[in-house]
Amino acid sequence: MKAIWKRWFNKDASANIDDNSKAELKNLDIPEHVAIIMDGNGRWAKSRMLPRAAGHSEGMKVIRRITKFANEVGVKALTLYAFSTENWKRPEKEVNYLMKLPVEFLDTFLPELIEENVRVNIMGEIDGLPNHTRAAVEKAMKDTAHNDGLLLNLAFNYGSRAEMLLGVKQLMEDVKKGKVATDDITEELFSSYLMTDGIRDPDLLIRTSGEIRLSNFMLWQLAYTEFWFTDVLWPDFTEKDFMEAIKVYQARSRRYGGL
Ligand code: V0D
Repeated sequence: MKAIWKRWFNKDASANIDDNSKAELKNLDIPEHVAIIMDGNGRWAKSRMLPRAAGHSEGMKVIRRITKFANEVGVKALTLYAFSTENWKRPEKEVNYLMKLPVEFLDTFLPELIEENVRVNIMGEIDGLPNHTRAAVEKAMKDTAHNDGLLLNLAFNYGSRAEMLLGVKQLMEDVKKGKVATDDITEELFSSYLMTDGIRDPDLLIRTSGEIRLSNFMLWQLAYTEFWFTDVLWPDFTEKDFMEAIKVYQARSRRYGGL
């Protein structure tokens, strides 16, 4: 069997990773916060001669499954990077289409996320978004605000440098108002002006699809994070791949944990 078909074929089997290996994982050092750059949807679709939309819709199902799995093994926060300010430079038709994805995702999966006690947060500049898109993401945050299971932190219209500049401007306003003195500006205080205020820094970063770069993602927050890269395209990413990443993380933290 060709590798890609084999992976496709095995997909459902890996959905039912047995409870033993889940339990085994749980007893070990589970990263509290995992961040993922979900890359490769377009390439996945192209290689199958499918429209890009097929890659996106498959990618959403993977978000759904990985969220469920992360919640089950005890991850506390899952940050997913699906869009950045750079993506605005794409053709208008593509941008309009991308704006519909959060709405489609939440229409399809929000009831299940609520069922599973997941809290949804959107990290990014949602002010400039089309009204229906903004309404959908605001509703998701409001409807899950009281859930205390996994925090699903979705980066949307997010860029790390823009986030830091926004934070610096807000901080300067507070200095001007006399609320903050220059000497008070510590790493901890600066962190509280970022969009991740209240969320601990990621312990593990995963990027799919073989690219080895950060692409303006959480530059401040990833200072001490373990990185794990895979050639697997996001629509092909399974619970097994996620577990593999966690095991590598565990092996590394065992090796350096003595410090
Ligand atoms: C494409 C993941 C969910 C890979 C599959 C417009 C990238 C589908 C969201 C989403 C995208 C974002 C915010 C939110 C709820 C859902 C999403 C984008 C792309 C960027 F509140 N999937 N998804 N956003 N893709």
